[in-house]
Amino acid sequence: MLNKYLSYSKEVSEALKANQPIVALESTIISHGMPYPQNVEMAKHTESIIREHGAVPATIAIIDGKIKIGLEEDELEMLGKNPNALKVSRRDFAYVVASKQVGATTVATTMMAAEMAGIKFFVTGGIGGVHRGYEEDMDVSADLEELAHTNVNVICAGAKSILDLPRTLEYLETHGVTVVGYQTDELPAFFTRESGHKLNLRLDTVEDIASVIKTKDELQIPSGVLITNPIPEEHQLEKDYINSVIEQATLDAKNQNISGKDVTPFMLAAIVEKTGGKSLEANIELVYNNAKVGAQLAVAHSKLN
Ligand code: PSU
Ligand code: MN
Repeated sequence: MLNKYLSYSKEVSEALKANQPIVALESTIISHGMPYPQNVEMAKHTESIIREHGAVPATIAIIDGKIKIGLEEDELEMLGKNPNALKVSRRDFAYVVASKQVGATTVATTMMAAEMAGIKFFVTGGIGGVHRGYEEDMDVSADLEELAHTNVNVICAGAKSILDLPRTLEYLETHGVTVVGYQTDELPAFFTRESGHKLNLRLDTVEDIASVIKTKDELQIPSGVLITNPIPEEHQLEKDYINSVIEQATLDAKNQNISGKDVTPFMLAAIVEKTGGKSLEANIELVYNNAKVGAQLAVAHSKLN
């Protein structure tokens, strides 16, 4: 039944048959996370980094009633400039497939699709989390819940300080998600390497992370591991500067009554505008860095089996 909804690119279908390491990529970062044409360039180059490091990329989206596992270049391009592409979270998944609309998958739904396809690793920029002002609006990203019960391992650069980082960590702890700091003691804050929030677990090699993942699977613990990988030193933004930009963007969102699924895309676009594109450059560089580590991890994991 499931198979009739899944459609694989040639590259991914061959990789699955040959049991090669595969790394999933999300598409909301393309449609709602970055402007065109940088978004499409970023998506293509991320895929090539994954190939350079010995794995096969599988960008995921919903097109014409199918869950696409691996996109062709024209599909990437279409998604990158289609203003009608929907941001699809878990609650929207079945509807967007059934109505044959164009859907970009978030962290949550990319994890779902990757699991359906048997892919264990997924690279992105940043995950959603507990939003600031949680006490009032209870805005918690569905990404966190997905990490708790879907067995796909996610490589990211932490979470932006548009989120309430300590509460995000508490939430992940409550729901049993292993959060790894890759070569760091602290949760990275996306644009900056440090957040001031200490993590429970630091691992310095992809081999060590792969071994934890293998053991978790053998113990049949069905949740994702979140691997947090700091932005490279030379690309990070100055902490006080970016935090003040984020503060302003948060106020803008509040004043303009932005709510629900529009909050994160609104904030991302506002930050790009206020930084004159500096945040976009940093965002792209951290995705490339995650692609490298994600591919290395998928390769290391494949050698364990
Ligand atoms: N953070 C980013 N860039 C993004 C997103 C988050 O820096 O593109 C996207 C991801 O797809 C993530 C989603 O899964 O936003 C979270 O949205 P929400 O906060 O509405 O759950
Ligand atoms: Mn939300």
